[in-house]
Amino acid sequence: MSNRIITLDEFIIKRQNDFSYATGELTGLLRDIGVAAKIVNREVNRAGLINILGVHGAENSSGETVQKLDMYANDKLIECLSNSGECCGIASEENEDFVPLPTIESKNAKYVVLFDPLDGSSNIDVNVSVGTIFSIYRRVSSEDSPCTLDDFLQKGVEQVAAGYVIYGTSTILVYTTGNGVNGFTLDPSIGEFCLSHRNIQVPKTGQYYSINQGYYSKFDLEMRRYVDNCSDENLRLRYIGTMVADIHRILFQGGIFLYPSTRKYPDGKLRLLYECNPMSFIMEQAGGKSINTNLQRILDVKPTDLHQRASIVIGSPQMVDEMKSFVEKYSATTT
Ligand code: AHM
Ligand code: MG
Repeated sequence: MSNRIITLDEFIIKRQNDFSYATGELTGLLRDIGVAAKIVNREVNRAGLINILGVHGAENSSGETVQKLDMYANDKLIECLSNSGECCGIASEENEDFVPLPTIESKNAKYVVLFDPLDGSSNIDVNVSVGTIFSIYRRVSSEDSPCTLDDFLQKGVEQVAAGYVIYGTSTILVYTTGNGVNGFTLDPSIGEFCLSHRNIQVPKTGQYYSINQGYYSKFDLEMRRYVDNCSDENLRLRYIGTMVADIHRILFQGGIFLYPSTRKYPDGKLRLLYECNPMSFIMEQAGGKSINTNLQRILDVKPTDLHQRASIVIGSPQMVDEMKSFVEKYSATTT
């Protein structure tokens, strides 16, 4: 096997023919996202220093206002996605409404991009991994008019690409266009994402479960029994509090991640469009499964609202199946 470095840009171009619509437009979009990821990575790495120079919202020593990092990431993504003219609009966890992007003359922008610019933002100030999640759809509205809400409210199965970036001990970008999942590690010395994890497959089962067990008493009865069962089976609990990081571990080492309904969040806390759908697409493409606590496949849920929340159970296929059987069996015995 050759040790030749394959950069993200090179890989995207080589794989262009894998896309259902091999016109190079999606290629341009993925590259825009790669550029945004590098810029956000630089700022995330400097976050500690920025805190020394001035708190968010305050002025730094040069008299410039220090922007909150999640807003910074949001702005950079929008800016970079406006570059290639392939994206007609974005929706972000940080924006109340979707944002139509200006068109570039002679280009018909066919895609919309949805993202969570900085997932796990409560972890930034303590130097713990955060991430960026993105999801790409082909618009359903006419190409010669501005994008509409319907372009964004598509089922997860309609995604043409999805990915995430984890800003961890190293920075890794993982994405799928529906033909498997590949991972690229940022080499800071050359400023390029380089192919490091080819055709990622989630282990069929694993030793880890990941859930905010602090909410145990706020879970439904069957979820409490399921969590008891994980403990009885001596599974190891890991919970970072950044969805990207928790699922990244599971993707490579196997396990199950759950964010169920709680009393505070009766429909779950995580966002269907910005978090659950893209991570579910990636997990399924890696051979895993993803359902909600009503045991419905996440990617089949028809969204009705941009900021809709969803409960989620995602990870190794056997573990998701076991969780499903457990809940079905438990519900049957208690009714
Ligand atoms: P954020 O996008 O505002 O950072 O919130 C989402 C995060 C997820 O990354 C993580 O899984 C979850 O919130 C943690 O929530 P909790 O602290 O309730 O366990
Ligand atoms: Mg998030």
